[in-house]
Amino acid sequence: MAIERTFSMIKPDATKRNLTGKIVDRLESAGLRVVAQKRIWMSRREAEGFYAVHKERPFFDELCEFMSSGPTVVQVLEGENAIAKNREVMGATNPAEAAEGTIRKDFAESIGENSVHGSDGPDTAKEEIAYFFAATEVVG
Ligand code: DAT
Ligand code: MG
Repeated sequence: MAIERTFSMIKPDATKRNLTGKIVDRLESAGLRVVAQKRIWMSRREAEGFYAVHKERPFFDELCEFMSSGPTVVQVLEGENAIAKNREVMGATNPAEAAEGTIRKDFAESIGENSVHGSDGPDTAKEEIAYFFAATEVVG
């Protein structure tokens, strides 16, 4: 299995409820290592750029409004199979469908306000890391 890097974000619903540490603990306990991390507050334009792939979806406006409504924690995670492992620890997009013990099952408020983001493949991981971090900010 290959050592991979993936992009992860703790969303405004979770930072608001002071869940940053609890979520990072879930990720670290699953064997993922935080190799870059910062707390930011995205502008509406930054949120639109980040989620550009969803711009034709009916929930796009609501999503960008939410993602720019408060602070987020953006991070790069490293580990064996990091992309799939992060998605597994996160759980399904809709918390009502997320497996027991996943972050979204335990913390998410709704399908829109679902506490965490994780890249869905190697290409998006690379793009999303570069959207927020300079190469010198990722320290393995
Ligand atoms: P994921 O975040 O699991 O990769 P996605 O890429 O399909 O899910 O969608 C991105 C985000 O958009 C998701 O985390 C929350 C929001 N979203 C998705 N489907 C939605 C829906 N039906 N209603 C409201 N928001 C939705
Ligand atoms: Mg996605």
